[in-house]
Amino acid sequence: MVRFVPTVCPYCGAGCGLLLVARDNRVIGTRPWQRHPVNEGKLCIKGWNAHEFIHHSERLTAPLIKDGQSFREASWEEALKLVASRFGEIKEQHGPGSVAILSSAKCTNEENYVIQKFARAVVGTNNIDHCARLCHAPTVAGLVASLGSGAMTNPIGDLEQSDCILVIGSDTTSQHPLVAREIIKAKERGAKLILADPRAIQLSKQADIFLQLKPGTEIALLNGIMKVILERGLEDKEFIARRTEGIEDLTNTVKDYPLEQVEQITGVKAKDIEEAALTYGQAERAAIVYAMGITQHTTGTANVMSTANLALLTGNLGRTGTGVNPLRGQNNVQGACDLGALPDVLPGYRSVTDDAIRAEVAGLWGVASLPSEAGLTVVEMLDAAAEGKIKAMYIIGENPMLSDPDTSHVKKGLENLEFLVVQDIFPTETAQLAGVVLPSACWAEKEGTYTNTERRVQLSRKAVEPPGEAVSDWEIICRLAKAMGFADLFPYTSAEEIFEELRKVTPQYAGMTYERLNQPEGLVWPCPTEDHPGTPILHVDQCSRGKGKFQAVGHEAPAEEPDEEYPLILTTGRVASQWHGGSMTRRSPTLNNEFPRSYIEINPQDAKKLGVVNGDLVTVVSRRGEIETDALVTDRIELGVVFMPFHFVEGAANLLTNPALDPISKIPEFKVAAVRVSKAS
Ligand SMILES: Nc1nc2c(c(=O)[nH]1)N[C@H]1C(S)=C(S)[C@@H](COP(=O)(O)OP(=O)(O)OC[C@H]3O[C@@H](n4cnc5c(=O)[nH]c(N)nc54)[C@H](O)[C@@H]3O)O[C@H]1N2
Ligand SMILES: Nc1nc2c(c(=O)[nH]1)N[C@H]1C(S)=C(S)[C@@H](COP(=O)(O)OP(=O)(O)OC[C@H]3O[C@@H](n4cnc5c(=O)[nH]c(N)nc54)[C@H](O)[C@@H]3O)O[C@H]1N2
Ligand code: SF4
Ligand SMILES: [Mo]
Repeated sequence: MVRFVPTVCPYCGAGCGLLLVARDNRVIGTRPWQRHPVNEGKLCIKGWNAHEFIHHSERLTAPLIKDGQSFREASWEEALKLVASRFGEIKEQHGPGSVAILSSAKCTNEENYVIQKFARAVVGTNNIDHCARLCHAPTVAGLVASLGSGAMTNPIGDLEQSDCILVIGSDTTSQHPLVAREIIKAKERGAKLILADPRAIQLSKQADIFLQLKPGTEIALLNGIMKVILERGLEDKEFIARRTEGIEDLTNTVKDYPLEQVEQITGVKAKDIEEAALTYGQAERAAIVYAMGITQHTTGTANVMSTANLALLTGNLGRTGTGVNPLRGQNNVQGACDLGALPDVLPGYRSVTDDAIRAEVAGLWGVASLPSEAGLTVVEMLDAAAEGKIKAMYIIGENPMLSDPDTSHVKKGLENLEFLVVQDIFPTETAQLAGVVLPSACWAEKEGTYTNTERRVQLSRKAVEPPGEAVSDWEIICRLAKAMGFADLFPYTSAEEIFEELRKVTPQYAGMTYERLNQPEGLVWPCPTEDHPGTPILHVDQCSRGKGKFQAVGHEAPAEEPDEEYPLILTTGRVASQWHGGSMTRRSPTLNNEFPRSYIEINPQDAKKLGVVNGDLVTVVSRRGEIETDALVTDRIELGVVFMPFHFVEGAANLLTNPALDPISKIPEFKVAAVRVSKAS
């Protein structure tokens, strides 16, 4: 008999409602959920084909133990005994700070909660982080400083009500297609679209104003826009007086950004900047949408604050159709952050350095104390591994060998570990380096909740049994905790039981229950009590921090600029049908066939200078490494800039990228590296 099982799409943070079509123990297709508030009966190409990797023959089906150069299958008992004893020994010898854990934005809220609890209560370390560090860490830092909450301020559906949408550093149609749908609906209603991107991406065709800026020049652009708004008196004086602080700093700072100078820094014509300022400044309801083009810079946090400055200056906050809308990437990166898979905060963004909060959580968990020092972030963990300070790592649902910057350095770090455990659904490039590999159930094979980019918490149901011996991530952690002598702390027999505990320590989720979540809309946090309806729009009467704070920031050049030896700027990103290191999409025939190979976009004038024509094999070299890939000669990309997706292990962009970090959020500068390109010999 065919069943339709309600789940949440396992790819992007739009969080579309997906019905899995299951027959017996197989998922044979997907259907969009008609009554779902985000996708309303639609899906993108990834959603339609999400089932294709579930039953792939390369799924991990049994625990694996490294034996010489290869792996052998082992029982759960043997594998977990080994992991427990090695973690135990290393902790004993070198202290809890010598162990680091990567949690997963692919896992459920319940799983992330259990993983961070394991790190803190069993290992005794705050060395826990996940891919949000490579993604929206600047959003969490920047928007908290400006507004008091690091999350998207408005619902996705609100965008349709905007009169002007500024999309900056987001390839929305490819990366968040069901969010792009709302932008296009707004356009159809007559809204103006301003796009700021170094590439003429698909949205540039719809854009009324296209600002093709040089990578890493967002602050100069936004300061220029704000200077015009102030000069023309388009700021919202009443909003500024009543709801903000620090306007003097901003006014002083933007004075230094005359449009001629902004044009020089950004490469965008002064008249276009002026037109953008007038369009945004005059709109009744203006929204900002941004993603990795803003965050993945050494100035990532300052870039984010700059977007918040623009919204505060024009009073575009706390109303339908306005706001600052960072599009979260992975299906559950919002939830992984909410539930404390971060080195400095417990669930609910409560600081690990706050004695009272630690005591409260320790009391609830029934442990004597919790570690009080903030832990290491993703890139810092791998640096510490290379230096021999981190001795053991437990990597759950992440693939740093393809996703983290400067792959040679990542490899050195991972190979230098005394012990590496990888828990995944596929044998990834990272798993190849592990001592033990543990097989997980994928989203279709387990129950749990996921939180999408608009803070919507949604319940996803189990459609089929996992393959072989694979079990859900939370269950693996519970078994491991038991093997380490901490069974009491992890007594759970279902995801719902975990949810009942997590809502006690996560104020934003306190009013949610599985019963309440059992509806297409889910519930949007903050939802403090069981009779609270949830909070789709943040900062309505006042900002979460009270007054919105202008954080005046100035332009700073990226860590690496082009020079004679490396004359081109490399920026990296994605294509619509592939996902990160490709562990899932490259095993999904329909998706992989859409875009099976690595490539580099080169402007025709640059290509001519290099003697390269479309389709040539080229060598790309940076200070970190060298790769070969196909040239795609296109005027989509601006002069002096080249673009590569990072999905492909053959021609892996991260061999080239710069691991330089934003000092505040510790995100690496994936969007700017200096490279040279030549025809491969
Ligand atoms: N198909 C697909 N969808 C995805 C993902 C995927 O791997 N594949 N990943 C998901 C995840 S985790 C994330 S975080 C999101 C990412 O979603 P996006 O951020 O939209 O994706 P990117 O391709 O990284 O880059 C976004 C845009 O930034 C532009 N850009 C590059 N450099 C700069 C710069 O210096 N300044 C500015 N202003 N723009 C710049 C690029 O040209 C691109 O158009 O997508 C999610 N959705
Ligand atoms: N050059 C460059 N590099 C980048 C970026 C960029 O723009 N440019 N973007 C960065 C960004 S924004 C991000 S978010 C990161 C993403 O970096 P990662 O998170 O490392 O990327 P994924 O390939 O999505 O890794 C998810 C892993 O989880 C596994 N998985 C799926 N479901 C489950 C499950 O239920 N349980 C378990 N245990 N495993 C599961 C998948 O097989 C896969 O191996 O990449 C970053 N790297
Ligand atoms: S937009 Fe995102 S969540 Fe929706 S179907 Fe596509 S990948 Fe899935
Ligand atoms: Mo991301």
